[in-house]
Amino acid sequence: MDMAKNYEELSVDTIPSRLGVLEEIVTRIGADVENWHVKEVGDGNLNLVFIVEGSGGTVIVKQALPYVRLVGDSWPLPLYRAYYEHEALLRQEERAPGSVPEIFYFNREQALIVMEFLQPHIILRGKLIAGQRVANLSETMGRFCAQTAFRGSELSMKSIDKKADVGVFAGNVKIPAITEALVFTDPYFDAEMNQNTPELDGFIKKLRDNIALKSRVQAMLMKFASNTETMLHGDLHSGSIMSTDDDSRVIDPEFVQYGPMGFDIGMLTANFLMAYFSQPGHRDEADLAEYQTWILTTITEIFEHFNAEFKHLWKTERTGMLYPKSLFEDQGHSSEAACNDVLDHIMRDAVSFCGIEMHRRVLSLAHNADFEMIEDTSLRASLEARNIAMGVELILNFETIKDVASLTSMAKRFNEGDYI
Ligand code: SR1
Ligand code: MG
Repeated sequence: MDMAKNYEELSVDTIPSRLGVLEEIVTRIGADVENWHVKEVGDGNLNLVFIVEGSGGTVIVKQALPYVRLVGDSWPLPLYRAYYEHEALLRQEERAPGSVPEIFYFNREQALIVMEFLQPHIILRGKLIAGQRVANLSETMGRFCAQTAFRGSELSMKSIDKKADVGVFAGNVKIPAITEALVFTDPYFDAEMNQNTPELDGFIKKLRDNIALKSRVQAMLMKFASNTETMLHGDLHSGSIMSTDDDSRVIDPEFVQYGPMGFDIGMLTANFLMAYFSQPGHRDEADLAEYQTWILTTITEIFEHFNAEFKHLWKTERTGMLYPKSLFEDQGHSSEAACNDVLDHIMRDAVSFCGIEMHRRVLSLAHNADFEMIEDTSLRASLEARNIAMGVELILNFETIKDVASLTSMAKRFNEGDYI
């Protein structure tokens, strides 16, 4: 049910009077409401985001809009997504402590979350475009993906709790539909809202004629839509991470749903690969190779941290109904091979989801700035083509990528290629 009846959109002018009466907020930023400074900073596709600064502190105010901001009110979108985002943030904090902003206040009717102002964090995508390195990024993200994947699954949770939670998030119906269309379907035909760099037209036509590719992507959509292995962030790209030089936090889980364990880490990897392929559009030869190497090292280390953390949780927190100790250790049988099988399965799915995300960000709606900021469209198209070509290989030949080393060497190979 959507709680839109008394919903009122916030604005820079109305925030002091509307939020200044709330104890939870006043204690965070000060009661001298007339001195509050409010700025709208939302640059995402969906929501309003304000920084509200007072004499006693600063908070972020995020409010869902009843339509897709990127497109306008011709595309309505339920406000209830803020409820699911809030629920997801609570679980992520529990499962991966310290990884998300602290929440100070939530109002379901107003689709409003007031949370910690992360400072001096900025959106990771901006840092990747600017060629900045972030220390500890791979550890934070590898552990976040492993902890949320493991602790949100029936490897760890009691089956009744996990199944009830699947029921809770099943109410977020319209949000997965966006991913189902924009990520898995629209890129592979001439859908109405699609956009692409014009120089790619011929290349894209051939891609859309690839029946094996479409079929394989639809198989992954079936998995995404039907498989409830764990609670996903659901939209884990470099715009959903805020970083300083050495600290990173995950934001924006409004696309939360239960789904396959390889989805989040696959999407994340795709966004690092797009950062990698787009680098020639952002820097000179002098820094290029070194920075691209740093991105690939980051991908490698994310998987290393993911695997290490997952194995650690397997040993120490395997309390769910899946692969129970009663069946392995209690019988004097090792479960190590079983754990490696699960990790292989996650890797295979991650590789396919990665290829699909690499496609949708250049073929469908909602492109990313990594490529979009490259003004020379012929250069942009040649870099996007490398990204698309590698995506095809990942989707069709996912079984040949057994480890992250194969993934990064494949990226180096496609980075040398000329595909248009
Ligand atoms: C219409 S929403 C487009 C995209 O923005 C969000 O950040 C998700 O990535 C979604 O696919
Ligand atoms: Mg988002």
